[in-house]
Amino acid sequence: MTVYVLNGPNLNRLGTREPEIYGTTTYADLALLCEAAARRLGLDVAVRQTNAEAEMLAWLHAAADAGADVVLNAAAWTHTSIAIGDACAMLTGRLIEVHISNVYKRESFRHHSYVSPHADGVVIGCGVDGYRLALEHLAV
Ligand code: CA2
Repeated sequence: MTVYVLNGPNLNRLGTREPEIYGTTTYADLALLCEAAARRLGLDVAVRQTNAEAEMLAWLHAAADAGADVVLNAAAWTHTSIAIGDACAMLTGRLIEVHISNVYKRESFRHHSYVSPHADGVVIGCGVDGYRLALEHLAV
């Protein structure tokens, strides 16, 4: 079964600015990193990024219908979107929430997550390595 690694708004800009917060890895590198980790772990992954909330909702609905596990970095929608939270509640497989930065060291508006109440696990502040950690967890 495919594990969906879903990334929200602006993450396609990774590695282009704010390296002190997000590091220097580009989104293309991040996708390769996830695919390499998945290959090593014997997982099939679909790594995707969108700046369109409707597209993210459609991917979450498809994951729910398939019973698939999801690694989700919903980026800013994490803190703002009841719709993303509701779609996470529909998931039937496991959900691991990932954030590259430690959101709790940052502005208070980043301290609330609409995703976390529906997540089986949360990886925060481990940089892009958090995606590998999430996939390792799902592989056992
Ligand atoms: O730390 C994370 O992974 C975040 O989900 C990233 C989001 C932010 O809104 C969350 O609070 C925490 C932002 C993604 C934007 O990524 C950028 C990439 C390059 C340059 C600037 C932003």
